[in-house]
Amino acid sequence: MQGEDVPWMRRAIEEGRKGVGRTSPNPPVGAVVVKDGVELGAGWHHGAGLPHAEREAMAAVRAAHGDEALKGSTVYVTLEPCSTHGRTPPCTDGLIEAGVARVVYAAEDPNPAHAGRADQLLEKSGIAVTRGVLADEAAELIRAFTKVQRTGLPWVILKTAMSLDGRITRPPGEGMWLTGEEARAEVQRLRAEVDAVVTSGETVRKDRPRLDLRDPQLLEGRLQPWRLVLTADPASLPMDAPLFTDAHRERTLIDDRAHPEESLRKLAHERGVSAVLVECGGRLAASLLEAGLVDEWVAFLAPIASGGPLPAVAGNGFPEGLVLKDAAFRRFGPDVMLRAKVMRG
Ligand code: AOF
Ligand code: ZN
Repeated sequence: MQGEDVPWMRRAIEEGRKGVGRTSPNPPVGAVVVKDGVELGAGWHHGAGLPHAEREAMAAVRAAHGDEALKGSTVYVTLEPCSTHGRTPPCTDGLIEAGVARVVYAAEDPNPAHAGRADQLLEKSGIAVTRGVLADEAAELIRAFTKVQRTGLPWVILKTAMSLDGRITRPPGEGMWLTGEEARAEVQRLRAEVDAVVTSGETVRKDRPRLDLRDPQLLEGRLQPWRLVLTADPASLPMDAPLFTDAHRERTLIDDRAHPEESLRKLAHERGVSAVLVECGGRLAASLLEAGLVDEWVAFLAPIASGGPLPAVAGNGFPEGLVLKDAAFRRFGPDVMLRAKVMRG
């Protein structure tokens, strides 16, 4: 590893982040091409079926500096370059044809079709390979992709918004929003990180939520997230609610509340979903936690004493044995957000 590898890989990860929420079923990936300590070009994977990050970065270099510039360069990429034909040709071939001198990558590809093959293919062609630079940060970037590859289930983020007494309603007569505008803008950004929003029939009946992206900037280059309603009683859903009548109603799905794991597995398998955001009431939240299906918890805490009857996590609350990891806190106006990974202790 060379001294300057870490800052260049950080730059590649920054590129890769632009793809979060847009690339499924592929992972978000970023790449930077460097020669003589200068960045010649950068790129990121924009979506399944489109060129991979390495090819985007090399295309940027060709457009700005011509083919020759790639010869002898170093390519930093956040994921091990792919080595077999998928929707696109293998990146190992592209790197070899371009005549790059060195490839530095961060995370191994959890996709068994590619894992562990790139080093040998590149080295055989005289390209030096360094792996594992900022591997943990790069693994974090592709955590949803990795979960689907390993388990067939999407990465599940549970969002709750609650009063200081852990309730999900305001005092009677005070309107429906617990959290302020700033926190709700963050929820829009959370929806932009995922491929689907999951809710319950109860929430659809009570709140008639839209569960979509409203900011054209967040929507640019991607589709509205799928919306999945989990319910035991489809006949009781209000079919005049926004989920079933708005412009993207064809992206609303209904599934059986009794088998949430199967519903999530189907979302990944049939719709190519890697990450979901769950926005629901306390009962579905409790059953997903109980079933061990939640990977990350985002809790907004509003400075309100609700006194209402509905808790954010119903039943027995958080099941015993869950541990929170990597907790981060942020303020949004008057509200506080806690975001943490949920682990089995
Ligand atoms: C890379 N760079 O930017 C991405 C990679 O069907 P394809 O051809 O798009 O291949 C998808 C697989 O390629 C995906 O499952 C993952 O293993 C890898 N993604 N690889 O070298 C990239 N997005
Ligand atoms: Zn590739």
